Amino acid sequence: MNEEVSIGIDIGGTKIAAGLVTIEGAVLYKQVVPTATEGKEHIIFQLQQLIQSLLGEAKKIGFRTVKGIGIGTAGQIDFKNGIVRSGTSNIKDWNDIPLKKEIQQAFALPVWIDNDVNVVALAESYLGAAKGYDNVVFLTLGTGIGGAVIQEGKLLHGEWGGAAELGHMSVDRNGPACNCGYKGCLEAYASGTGIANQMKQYFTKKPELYDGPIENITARDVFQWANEGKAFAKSLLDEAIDALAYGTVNIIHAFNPSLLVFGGGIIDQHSWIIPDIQNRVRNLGISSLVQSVSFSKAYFGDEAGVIGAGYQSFLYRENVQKEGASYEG
Ligand code: BMX
Ligand code: ZN
Repeated sequence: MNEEVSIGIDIGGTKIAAGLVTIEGAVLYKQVVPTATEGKEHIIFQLQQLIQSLLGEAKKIGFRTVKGIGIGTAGQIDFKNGIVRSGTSNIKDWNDIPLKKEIQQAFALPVWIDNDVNVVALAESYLGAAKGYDNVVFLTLGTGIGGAVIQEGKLLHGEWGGAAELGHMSVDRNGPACNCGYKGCLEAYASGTGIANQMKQYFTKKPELYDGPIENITARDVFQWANEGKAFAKSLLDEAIDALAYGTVNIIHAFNPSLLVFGGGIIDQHSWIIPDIQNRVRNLGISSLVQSVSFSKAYFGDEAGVIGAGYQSFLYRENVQKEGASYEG
């Protein structure tokens, strides 16, 4: 066997997944570790270990060429220069890291780095739910809420790569404080951390309703309680989905997409959220815009990040050869 393979790494607020990805989008081998909570040096060390181990695995299963290393990470990523410029507190200390340079120097392979949901958009556009669509918006509901925009067939990066932080679109300027420093962000209402925080605050105000340790409450608990018919959890999720509906209308007004793709851990487990948002959106906003949008679940589920990250090596290979300068390895 002498096919090409790429290393794809997806760095999220809770876990880092790394795999060997083919040009068809198959993940041949994957490793997952919890994202280090001690700071950037620890995460970089985790990345080096994962890459080392994947290179060994690629050799073992007979792949002659490892084309490159593609990274998709939560945070505001300088796509042109391969730098993590900043991140919310979902990942401790995740700022000012010349990640591309560090990894390239360590492994002498081409390295690509982009926001985690931007690379989900690549996977889904080239190989998955958004294939054939030119104007698409992606939202992932996980530890945080991430966004990506494909506009007229191109991934929207903005000036340096920080565009489409759609989780930090405010739907209420008097709303709950967000990890990013802003107020009323979608992420503060409807991400895993947002849902858990809302629930914690509720019980802190009404301690008679909960006798367990409030600090240990997770979004999973809230979904479970709602499932059991507990009114406080049902109304909290109703708020979250309403916030998502308003946010979605804002997105539709801004980008006029023909397709919205929802992914991330929360959607994987509770895909009923998608038609629920869709039904609410139908009755909101500018009708010509909202009526013409389709809603879909991400095709690749929780592997979309690894596949999209790895896919960068195949997608940008031409540019590396043409421009030369973007690969200094
Ligand atoms: C946060 C933000 C985004 C990211 C999104 C989804 C940071 C560290 N993260 O809004 O850049 O795309 O979360 O990330 O700034 P995840 O952790 O849920 O995968
Ligand atoms: Zn925010």
